[in-house]
Formats: sequence, C-alpha cells, structure tokens
Amino acid sequence: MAKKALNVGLVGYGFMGRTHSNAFLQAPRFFDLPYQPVLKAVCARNADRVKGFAENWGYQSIETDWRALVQRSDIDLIDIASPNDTHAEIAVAAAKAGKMVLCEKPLGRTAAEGKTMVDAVESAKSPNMVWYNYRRVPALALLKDLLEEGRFGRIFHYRSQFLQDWTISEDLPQGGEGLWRLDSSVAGSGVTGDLLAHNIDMALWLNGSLTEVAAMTETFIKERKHSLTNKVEPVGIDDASSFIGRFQNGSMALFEATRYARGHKALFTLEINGERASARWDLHDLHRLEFFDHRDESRLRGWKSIHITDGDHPYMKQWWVPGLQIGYEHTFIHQVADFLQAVGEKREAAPTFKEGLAVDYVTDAVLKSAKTKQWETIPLV
Ligand code: 4PW
Repeated sequence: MAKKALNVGLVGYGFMGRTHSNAFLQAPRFFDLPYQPVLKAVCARNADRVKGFAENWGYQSIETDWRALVQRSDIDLIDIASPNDTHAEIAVAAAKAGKMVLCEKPLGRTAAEGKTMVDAVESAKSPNMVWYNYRRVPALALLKDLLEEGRFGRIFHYRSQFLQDWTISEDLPQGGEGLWRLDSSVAGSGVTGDLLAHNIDMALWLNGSLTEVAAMTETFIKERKHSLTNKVEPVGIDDASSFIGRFQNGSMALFEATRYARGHKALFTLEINGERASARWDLHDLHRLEFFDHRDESRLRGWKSIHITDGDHPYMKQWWVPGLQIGYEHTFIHQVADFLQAVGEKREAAPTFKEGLAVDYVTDAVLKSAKTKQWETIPLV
C-alpha cells in the first residue's frame, strides 16, 4: 500500500541539518513507517549555499526566509535545525500555521522561551518533538527498559559528564557561522544549554525529575573577537558547568560539562547506582552497556560488558546482523522512525516540547544557582 507523503520543510543547513536530512531519507528504508517523508524544501539565508545543500540532499525547493516556508501549504512539518535564537519564533509561527514541529535542542534559550513554544504546539495540537537524539542510542534504550523492569531497586546515585576541548584556544572568535555556540545572545548559554542539556534530558528520562540544584560555572576566556563585528567583546557563555542536585526519587545527582577538557572530543558518560544493580555507558563506545547485577551468583558476580548489536536489543533488528555496530547518525534515524510511528498512532512522540521545557527549567536553575551561589528549586512541568 502506498504510504502517505509527509512533506518536510527544514530550516538550517549546518551539522544538524545534515543529521536530520539523512534521518528523513534513511528511516523509511529501514523501518516500516506509516508515512514517507518527502524533502520538500530547505531554508537558510544564503541562497547559493542553500541551493548546494538542496542539491546534495535532494530537497525539491529552497527558501531564504523561514516565514515564507512556514506559510507554504505544501509543507506538513517544519524541522528547526537553525541556531538557538531562532527556535522560539519559528516554532510558534509553525504551530500557528498548523504544521507539525520538530526542534533542535535546547528547546528555548531560556525556559520562558521554551514555555511559549509548548503553549503554541499545545494550543494548535501540533505533533512535536525535540531532537534529544541520545535517547535513541540502543544501549540507552536498553538501560531504560532495565530500569523500568525494576532491576535496580532504589536508586542512590546518578552521575553524568559531557567533555569536549574545542574552545580552548583564545584565538577562536565568537559568533558567526559555525561559532554561534560561543555567542551567548544566540546560544542562550554555553555548555549548560549545549552539552549539559543532553545529560539532563537523559537523566530526567531515565531517573525522573530533578528537584533542586547547586551549581558552579566558569568562563575561562573572558573576551574574544566577534566574527560579525570584528571587535573584541566580552564572552557571555559558560565554558564549564557543574552541579550537584537531588532527584525526586531521593537519589543524588552529580553532573559536569566543559569544553576545556583537553583530549576529550565528545565524551558523554553516565552511571547509575541502585540498590541491586549499577550501569554505566560512554558515547565513545556507544554500542556497549556495562551492567552489574548484585543478584548474580556471588562466585560469578562482576561487571558485564554487553555488546548491543543483537536483534533482541532495541532498534537493532532493523539493522545488520548480530555483532555489527551502528553509530551516531542512527540515533536521528531512530528518532524520525519513532516520531512517524507515533504520528500514525495519534500519540505523542518523546521527547515532546514539554519534556524539552523540563530540561530548560533545569538549565535555567543551574545558571541561576551559579550566579546566586544558592540552591535553586526546579519547577515541575
Ligand atoms: O548537541 C551537541 C552539539 O551542540 C552534540 O550532541 C555534541 O556536542 C556534538 O556537537 C555538540
């Protein structure tokens, strides 16, 4: 039976525009989905470059103004993969125009922005989702299943890090293409919104709500040349951010993100310790889940290193044969597959904008606590 076409309008053609485009193309080839995504249009300001992007990925048309894209009657879904300062305005307009809306993380630069986006998709009843892609790593989907099966018992600790080193040079300018993550007016924050947001989304999904945090941030390089003004300007982003906190389930939180950990490129790690079991995971070895079960026979008790490539593991049946790995780009493919499945079944696709807002509340509290040097309470969404 012919599948229903779902016309995609993408905003932004950077790194994330590529991961999303690849996912829209691949998802229906590997998963049996109720919709066939059609790459209808891509939008960005630079006409020549957006044309090149469209040709490379097979988009049928281009736009240079997102407002025109949002108003097109042949677009069903607006996918926002442009810098953070554009998310709220585009998402609100897209929802008002009756489109489905997907948005890159973090949802808003602040929770206040995120809230306007949640209100817009909820009042328009627009299917929506935030691209917290790491939820779709098969090893972490398996960890979620193990937690839901109650194998860990009471949870005591959850700790997570995201370490990079790409901004250490003081010669690196802020702002402009490829470097907007260093400009606080565009990004909203530094590593708190860019990296720690991933750790937080994962933690909220796996271990439930965070209720309070005490945080510390640092900006190691306080002035940088701005690519757009060519002037040396104060740096507004946090280069490193760490916090301790408390989850609603009584467990303790320990989180850290930085772009100043020399030698680390994208070391996202997490560990959870429960009364009966512990697990740990590391993005550099993303197909492996380490699991310790205290209920194992004592003579054989120890950390298991589970290679997540079997047909019994989440998502893996759709891929190759047991033993063969998949990678980073597959997390986006899984997310498209889950979204289209959910739309077909008329249910929400996680993480919804509301879940994205829950992350924004935590990142706001982290940044506030770093300023006030006080514990900050996190509103529940
Ligand atoms: O969202 C994050 C990005 O902004 C990513 O998951 C990793 O860190 C890769 O690039 C940055």
